[in-house]
Amino acid sequence: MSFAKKIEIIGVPSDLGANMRGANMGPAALRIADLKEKVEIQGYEVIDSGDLHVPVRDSLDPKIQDEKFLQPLVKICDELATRTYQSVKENRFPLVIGGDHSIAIGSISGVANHFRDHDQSIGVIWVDAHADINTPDSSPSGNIHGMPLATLLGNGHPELTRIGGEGAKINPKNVALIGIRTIDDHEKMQLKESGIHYYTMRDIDEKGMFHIMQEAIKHVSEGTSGIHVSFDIDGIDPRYAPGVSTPVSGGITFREAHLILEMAYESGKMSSLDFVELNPYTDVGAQSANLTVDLILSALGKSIV
Ligand SMILES: [Mn+2]
Repeated sequence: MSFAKKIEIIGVPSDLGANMRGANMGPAALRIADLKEKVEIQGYEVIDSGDLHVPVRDSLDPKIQDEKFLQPLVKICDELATRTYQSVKENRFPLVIGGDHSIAIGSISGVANHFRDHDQSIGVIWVDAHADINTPDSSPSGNIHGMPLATLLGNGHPELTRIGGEGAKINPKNVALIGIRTIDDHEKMQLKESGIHYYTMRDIDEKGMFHIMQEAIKHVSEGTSGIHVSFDIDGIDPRYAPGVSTPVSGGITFREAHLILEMAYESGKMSSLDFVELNPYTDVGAQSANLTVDLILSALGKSIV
């Protein structure tokens, strides 16, 4: 399996893409939950590359706040793209821990850029309660963590779409969005027109997660050389993962979440991974942080037997 690789943990302690604060503490909570040690027990060599520099929200000029932190987010995503690019190039497996979901613009752009150097592309499995496909024009809030998927498809702030090279980083036919259950009105149209494969909670109820993941892996694998999984913790039902910034009930169960990652691992094509939107400030004890670490282990091949 492609998994003789070294795992490189890259922390991105940013909540600048969100209105609700606290996702900036995500990387610290995952480290305290023994992320590195537990991945090592799985038999991997693990390098913790520490956290990217993220400015303190309150230290920033009010004008920057009014612009929804676009400029600092451009810097963060640019740096993260360089880091994930380098990581994959050096035959490591980047495990990016957030941070709100805006950071996926950086992580995926970097990985896609590496594959493009070899005339290859990646597919993306995006787990989320939301579609994250708003654009600056459609978004009611303007918060950038509602826009990363649109940005990666080439529709976003130009300063963000040019990260890791101009234009779209992923082909919509190689994107599977799983777990969605709350979509803004304008966003519904964008979702339908986008050409991505999406699976709502209703679809999961009807078909079951096993069937949906089989289908999703098929779509994201077609013509691609790697799969990036971008896992938003708010995709999971808040009963299991209360520690998020934007909880929405009726979500993915504990077992369904593990199944997604077990099957992503078994595809043998996973190149890179983000876990985002863990918010220790709203967590109940360390419940969601511990669950996130366990999910990461499933993504890295831990099985029941
Ligand atoms: Mn998201």
